[in-house]
Amino acid sequence: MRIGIVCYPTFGGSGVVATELGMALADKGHEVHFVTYNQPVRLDFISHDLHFHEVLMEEYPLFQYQPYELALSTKLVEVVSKYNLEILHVHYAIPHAYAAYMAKMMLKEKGINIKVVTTLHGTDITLVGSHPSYKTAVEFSINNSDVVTSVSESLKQDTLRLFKITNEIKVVHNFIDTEKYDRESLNECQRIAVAKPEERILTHISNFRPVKRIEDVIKIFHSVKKVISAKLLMVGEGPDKRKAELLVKKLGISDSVIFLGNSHEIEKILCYTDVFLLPSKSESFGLSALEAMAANTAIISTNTGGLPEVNVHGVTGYLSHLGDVEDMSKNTLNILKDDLTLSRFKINAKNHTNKFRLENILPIYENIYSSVLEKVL
Ligand code: GMT
Repeated sequence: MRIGIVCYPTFGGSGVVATELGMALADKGHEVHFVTYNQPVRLDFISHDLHFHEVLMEEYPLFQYQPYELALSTKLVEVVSKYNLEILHVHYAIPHAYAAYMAKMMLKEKGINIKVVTTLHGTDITLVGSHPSYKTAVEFSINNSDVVTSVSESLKQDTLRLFKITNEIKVVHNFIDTEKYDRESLNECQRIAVAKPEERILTHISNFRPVKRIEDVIKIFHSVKKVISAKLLMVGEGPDKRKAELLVKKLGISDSVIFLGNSHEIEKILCYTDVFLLPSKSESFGLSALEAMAANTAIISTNTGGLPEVNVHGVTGYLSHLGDVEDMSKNTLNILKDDLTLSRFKINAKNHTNKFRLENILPIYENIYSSVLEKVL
């Protein structure tokens, strides 16, 4: 099939899912075209046969805000017409589903019938999408997509609660290329570079936005550090980083906390991680937790949103109420109390990722595309 993928090209989970999906589809012989304002960070042209089309913006002094939807829908009309695309799969409703709908209408005038698949990722519904400034347009574009998917059951329920939805929403969980994590752990796991042999390694990876509650990450680590010898790796960049750095200083744990910035090689960081911390205020799925689990890491998270669909309480890690730092610290120590317990959690976490294997989820998307095109695979 000939598929256009629209996403944010940044380090966020929706962009990662879209990019990994596009690369996997290309590996299976589909023609895949990415349309976005920058080359997606995880896009690997060297080993995949893919196309990338940059959405260019025209600066004009009158514009306080650049009309990105206009440029995107214009680019989509151009790319769909030129490459005879059959499907536009847009990730993150704002503004992608709206721009795709506009492109669909413009293409209809040219006699081209493009099908639009919209995947809802989380904050496009729970934080931003339901804001009064966007709600009407988001609701309209969800209801006017040919197919709508959400990355968890929890996000589906949030969407039905927050909007008047007339369209069906299919739940397609996020996926993971488990082999990528196996390979990396076997070949290049250099634990000694970050911690002493007796130290446990805790890691947090995110965009450091308020929703991630990274001060809770620091507080959990601080409590754990009082009992056992450990290091904390903070991976990512974002608005709350400064606050976290100040808290680390105030608590006197600067020697044990390493801020690594954004990384293209999270497999190499996760391969030596013992416990992954994700105390988010809301998380539609928690792709970073799934990636950590694929790298044999136990998870300490809140029980918000779709996290219970990924992290199984008492099996792959523990779930706690939002802000309950004491409970999360206690659970972390319970996992780390002895090697046998830690290894049991790690094995369980890895085993649970089988449910989300790329080879199981990819055919679900292919079936969605073929049924909307009424094609037999
Ligand atoms: O978590 C973020 O702030 C980034 C955001 C995104 O759109 O890139 O992540 C959302 O989509 C991911 C991929 O489907 C999910 O794993 C994250 O849970 C979700 N984030 C939130 O719901 C806060």
